[in-house]
Amino acid sequence: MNSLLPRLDASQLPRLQSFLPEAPLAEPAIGIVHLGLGNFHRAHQAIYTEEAMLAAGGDWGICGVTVLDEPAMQDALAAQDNLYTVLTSDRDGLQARVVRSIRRVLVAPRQQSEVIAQMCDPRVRIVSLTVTEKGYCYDARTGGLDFAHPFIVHDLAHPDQPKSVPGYLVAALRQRRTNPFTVLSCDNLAHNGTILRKVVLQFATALDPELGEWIASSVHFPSTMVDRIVPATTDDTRERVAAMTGVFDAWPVPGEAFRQWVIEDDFPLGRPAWEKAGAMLVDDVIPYELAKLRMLNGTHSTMAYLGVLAGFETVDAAIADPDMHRLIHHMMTHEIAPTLTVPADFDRLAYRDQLLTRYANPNLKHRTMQIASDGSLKLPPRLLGVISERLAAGLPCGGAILAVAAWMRFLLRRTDAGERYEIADPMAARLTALADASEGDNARLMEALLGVAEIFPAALSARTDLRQLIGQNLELLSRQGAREALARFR
Ligand code: CS2
Repeated sequence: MNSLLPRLDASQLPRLQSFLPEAPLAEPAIGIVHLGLGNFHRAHQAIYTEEAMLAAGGDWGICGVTVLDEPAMQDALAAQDNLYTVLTSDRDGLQARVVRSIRRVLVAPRQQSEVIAQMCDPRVRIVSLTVTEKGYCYDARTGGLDFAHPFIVHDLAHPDQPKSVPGYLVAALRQRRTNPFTVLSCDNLAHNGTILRKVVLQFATALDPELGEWIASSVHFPSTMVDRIVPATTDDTRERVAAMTGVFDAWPVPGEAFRQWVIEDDFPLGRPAWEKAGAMLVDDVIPYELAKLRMLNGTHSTMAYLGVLAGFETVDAAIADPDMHRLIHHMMTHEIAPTLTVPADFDRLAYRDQLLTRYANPNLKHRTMQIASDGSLKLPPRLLGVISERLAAGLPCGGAILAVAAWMRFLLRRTDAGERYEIADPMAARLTALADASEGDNARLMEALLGVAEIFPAALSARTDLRQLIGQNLELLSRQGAREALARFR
């Protein structure tokens, strides 16, 4: 079917009017460089920015940068004049929309000097990021930059040929001493702006203390909370988009209809009128960040580890299981929500109910294995904070602890039905070696993993109540399997 259809590009726009919002977009100059051009950015900030430009104008075209050495996105978008389709869904059905805010695409490892030059263009007022937790080169043990990270070691020796994200930001900022851009982290980290500021300052100071001081006093790093469930693209996404629009898009983005963006309003050089696209501009995003990380991402990771073991391949399949639903509902209501301090108009239980509905979306097919990636970096902000706070207050949090035990078992790389799989995690080699060395002994498995100081703070891993519960859960998971552990959860 697809080979008979025309390829999406600018010449097709006249026939795609029903998939475009309102009037044609003027050709905006590039005002934003975005590091981490993946599906999430394309279905989230790129749409908010397009709507802001449609509502209020401004030169806020986006230059999307692929940070990894993966040119496939650039190739696909180059053949489409950087146009692409976002296919959103909720229980009522599907909607397609062509997005036009991305104006240029670069692949950092191949076009390093172009990336830095683009960041130094004085018309660029914001550099935003979705580089995932691992892009920050953050070391949880020190609460700052991981100076032993191979990219950081490299970049401190060759600051003009960076490989790391802090390295790129500093390479551009040191050339741009007047009117520096605002740096906007859009990753799922608590205090994402503060963490990014810290790693950038430490990197810059190690190069040149005076540069570090200048960045500290001149560059702004607002925090944000971003939310939209955006799975990976599949052939099914391509086929549905083609059937709806009549043109072939090689890399459309699937996502849910829901979207949310809460932004700390701290942009000295200005910003797109994102509020016109529904974003909330606030003085303090931390309460929103924590609520989203713990309620959404914490339960996502819970469904991911238990789901992989139990054989639930997607989130909608996992949440359709009554025992899983009961666990997730219980965690949000009794374990997570009580740890949150939220603004008066934020109804935590309504938020919970909305999340349960979003998880049940049958069109997304969001794979539990995808969410299960990078657990070493996801566990601390999503689940361990809740566990630490609850246990320290003498309060139960058995669901979150079951999730941690499931992650430990997940590292053994075999589902309860005996199927083998590999894991994706920057610490995969070390974690799987520790898991394998336990040779089926749950106590050894737990000891070895609780000893990984990059993940578990010493004060937490030393707790006997935590050890006891993880131990019991590991026994249950290994003897009876994840479905039985879910059924028995009280
Ligand atoms: C997910 C997130 O893959 C994951 O780890 O938990 O990508 C999640 O879908 C988004 O944060 C939703 O906004």
